[in-house]
Amino acid sequence: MKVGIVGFAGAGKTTIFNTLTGLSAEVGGYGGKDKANLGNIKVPDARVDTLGDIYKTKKRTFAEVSFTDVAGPETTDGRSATGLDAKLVNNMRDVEALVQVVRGFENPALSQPADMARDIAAFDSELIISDLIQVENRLNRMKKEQKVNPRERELFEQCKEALENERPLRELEFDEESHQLISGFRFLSQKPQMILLNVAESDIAAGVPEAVAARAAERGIAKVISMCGLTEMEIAQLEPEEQVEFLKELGIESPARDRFIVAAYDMLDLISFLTAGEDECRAWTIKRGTKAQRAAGKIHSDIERGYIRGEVIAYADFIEYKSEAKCKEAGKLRLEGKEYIVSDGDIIHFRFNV
Ligand SMILES: Nc1nc2c(ncn2[C@@H]2O[C@H](COP(=O)(O)OP(=O)(O)O)[C@@H](O)[C@H]2O)c(=O)[nH]1
Ligand SMILES: [Mg+2]
Repeated sequence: MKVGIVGFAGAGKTTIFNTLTGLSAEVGGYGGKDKANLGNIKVPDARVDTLGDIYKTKKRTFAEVSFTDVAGPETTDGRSATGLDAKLVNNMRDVEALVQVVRGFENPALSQPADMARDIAAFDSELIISDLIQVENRLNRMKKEQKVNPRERELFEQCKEALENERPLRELEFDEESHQLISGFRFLSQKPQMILLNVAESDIAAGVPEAVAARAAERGIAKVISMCGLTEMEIAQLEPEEQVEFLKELGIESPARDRFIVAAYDMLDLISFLTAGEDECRAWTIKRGTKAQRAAGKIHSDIERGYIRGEVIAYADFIEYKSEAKCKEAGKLRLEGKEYIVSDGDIIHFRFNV
């Protein structure tokens, strides 16, 4: 999964990036528009460790989330004064989901006081304008083309109307054909988006203010989480044992990274299936509702192509019986075809033939 950390300059994007990745990229650098920070994290999954213990496997592989910390536009005055720079837009188009870091603390380097609802709306306007320019360009080109797919023209007119009315494309519903027609454009306001409020140290325990949640919901953004980037970054850079102690002291339940991952999986409707054996125990991330054959393709395209069946054991059953053979005896090993919809925690052994 590829996630873009976006938002206005000085909102704390690089600080949050460091918090999530445990890296130490330079913070407070406002000018570095062409430099994006890149980092990966492993998604903690206790099931992989438990399976590894049962199978006595050393090689344990976790799902990964990769982050791009994209430098942001510098206006936070609620108007679109500068627009998004082309390089920045390209970096944003590349990711599967956007996480907008919103400033909730007073930053002495910026003239504007913090106003989270204002910044959420202003950033959305930036995304909308960038998409509108692309839509208009496409419509202009259509005018010059001999043969135009009427469906496509209608679709782009519909997008244009929405964007002109300040509505992000994530609010529109597209059928499969429409989706195909526009997916190549990688519109920014269509990407799944989450909001991460970067709040002042004094507001750590305050949670998400209602007005901010309402403004986000208005914009079709369902997921809003809050954390204090500065504090969490310092904690993330400590040794693991010290981290636990600090979090407890501050009354924070789990590290920012873990809270972030739960929210991101939820936003993108992701689940994990597992593969287990003596050589490797591993978690694989898929979208909820994915069929077995497609899920197999995550591991290798040959397994998808030559799919015969999946031998599936639910994680809870495996933990109860502790071995494949015992599960089989108890009738807990199922044979599933291509169309089977994979569940979270399914332990699957794929049979294939190419
Ligand atoms: N007080 C406070 N300052 C923060 C917080 N997060 C970031 N900062 C400071 O805000 C400035 C900008 O942060 P940075 O991560 O570089 O923002 P970016 O421009 O969005 O990447 C730096 O001086 C940070 O130390 C926070 O949660 N609280
Ligand atoms: Mg930065």
